[in-house]
Amino acid sequence: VSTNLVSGPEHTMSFVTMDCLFCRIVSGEIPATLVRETDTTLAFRDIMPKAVSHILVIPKEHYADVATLAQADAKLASDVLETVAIVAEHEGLVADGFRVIFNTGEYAGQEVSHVHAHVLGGEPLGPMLA
Ligand code: D5M
Repeated sequence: VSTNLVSGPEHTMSFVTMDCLFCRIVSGEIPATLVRETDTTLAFRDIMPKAVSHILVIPKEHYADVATLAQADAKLASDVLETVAIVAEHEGLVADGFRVIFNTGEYAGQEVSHVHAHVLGGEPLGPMLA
């Protein structure tokens, strides 16, 4: 995997893999509708929303999935969850409830190999998957 060192006003010195779609969103190469940005995380709207509110929360640094991230960098995993909580609050999802999904690997149908939390809410969700 190729890695590039990206620096800029919004993205200070983070390692990204340029063949990864979400790394390209982190670098600004591919546009996204940003909801929140912290030093270590990014939240943006899912391009194919499966609920009234459907936001993806990612670490800026590339990890393939939540299991890899949690074992490699517990603090960064915690940063992702903190951004999930703040986004859910800002979207007004907390009172009625919301769902957080980390699809992990083939059986879960993970399509993008850069760990992302799906944050879904704004309506009754039923048994659907992200
Ligand atoms: O989910 C991957 C999710 O990523 C899926 O819900 C669509 C979304 N997606 C794909 N491309 C984009 C862009 N360019 N912007 C925003 N959202 C995107 P998974 O859990 O891997 O199946």
